[in-house]
Order: sequence, then structure tokens, then C-alpha cells
Amino acid sequence: MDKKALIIIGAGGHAKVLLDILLAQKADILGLTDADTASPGVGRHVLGVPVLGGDSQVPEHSPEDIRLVNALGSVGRIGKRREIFQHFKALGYSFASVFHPAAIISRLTELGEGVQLMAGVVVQAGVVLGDNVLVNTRASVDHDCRIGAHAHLAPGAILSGGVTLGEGVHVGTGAVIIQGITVGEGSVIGAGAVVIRDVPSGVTVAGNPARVSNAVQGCRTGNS
Ligand code: JB2
Repeated sequence: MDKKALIIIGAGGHAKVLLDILLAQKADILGLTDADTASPGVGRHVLGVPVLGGDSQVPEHSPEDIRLVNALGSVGRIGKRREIFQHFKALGYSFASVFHPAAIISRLTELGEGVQLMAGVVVQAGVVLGDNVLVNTRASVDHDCRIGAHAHLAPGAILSGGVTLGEGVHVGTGAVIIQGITVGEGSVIGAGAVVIRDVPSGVTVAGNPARVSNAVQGCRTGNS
């Protein structure tokens, strides 16, 4: 763990899960930021850690002194998590990765910046995870998968070997993608879907076997 103090971006459910890990690792946490509303949750605490205010609190600290943790999960619309990462990277900040101690991570993996691997995750040999990838509770990523930046695998998702996910792909809770499949950039795999054919960019698929349904980009998909 980098020694710089951390600010956690977001103060909801995913922030709580990340904080649980970081507090156990005795990370130096300055606080959380909440959405920039008229009255972001100042005075509120999450697991005893204070909400500092909106994201405008971040530039009070130099990128030399702090690192950020992206705690936006599936808030509101898919894509917000990517926007936060890109916004703060453009301002010179860097993102810390968070690995639960019970994540099994092959030493033969390549991990981008700000990758988050939650409890019970398995990442096998030859996997490449891009920047800002979130692999949530008990999801598994088998050998030689290539996961594009900003992709999000919800709890229990299963990727067999050699799967390629484009940037920003969202794989819903309990979805299964068989070996060798490619999913194009920005597509959404619905919860519980079983994907046995390649998926083009920018679509939503659902069902078993998964088929393209009307795009639900930007809406909640029941995936977390
Ligand atoms: O622009 C923002 C912003 N927009 C919303 N900046 C900051 N700093 N915070 C923002 N937020 C905040 O994200 C909201 O004010 C709220 O505190 C939080 C969203 O909380 P919520 O619990 O709704 O979503 P989440 O992203 O923490 O968790 C979702 O995704 C996880 C992966 C849920 O679906 C969880 O169940 C899921 N496990």
C-alpha cells in the first residue's frame, strides 16, 4: 500500500466495502467525498471516517500528497465511475488499488492503476486488468482474460479462459461468459446472462443464451 494519505471518492455502499478493507490494512484515510450537491454529507461518517464534502474538496490537497480511491460502483448510471477516474487523472491525481486479503491473484497477472479486487475474487494466470477495473465479490476471471479499462464485474460473475472485455463493459451479477468470447466496448451483460457468442460494442444482452435486448445504457440494470 502506498504511504500517501487517501481520499475516497463516493460515500455509499461500495465506499463502505472499500473502507472495511482499507481500515483493516491501516491505511491513512483523510475522508470521503460525496456528490457535489448543495449540501454534500458533511458531518456524516461512514465506518467512522468523515465525509469531507463534495469533490471540490479534493483540489485542497496536492496530487503529490494524496492518492484517490474510486468508490463509485453502480451509482445511477453506468459510466460515472469512468468519468470520475478520468476527471481526476486529468488533474494529475493517481488512484490506489484495493485488494481484499481473501482475493486470490495469480502472480502472472498485469494490473492497471486503481484496480479493485473484492473478497473471494479469483484472478488466474495471464490475465490483464486495465485501469479502474472493479472485480466485485466472488467474481472469477480465468486464465488469459483481457479486461479493458473501467470494466466492472458484479458479484459472482464468471469469465472462463481467454475472454476479452472492451473498455467500460459491465458484467451483471452472476453472469457467465464462456471461454474465448469477446465483448465490445461499453456493452452490458445482464444479471444471470449466459454469454456463448461474441457481443458487439454498445449493446445490452440478457438471458440464456444471452441475446441482444434493447440498450439500457445509462439506466440501472439490476446489476451491481
Ligand atoms: O460525482 C460524484 C457522485 N455521484 C454520486 N462524486 C462523489 N464523490 N460521490 C458521488 N455520488 C455518491 O455515490 C452518492 O452521493 C452516494 O454517496 C454514492 C452512491 O452510493 P450507492 O450506495 O447508491 O452506490 P455505490 O456506487 O456505492 O454502490 C453500488 O455499486 C456497488 C458495486 C450499489 O449498487 C452496490 O449495491 C454495489 N455493490
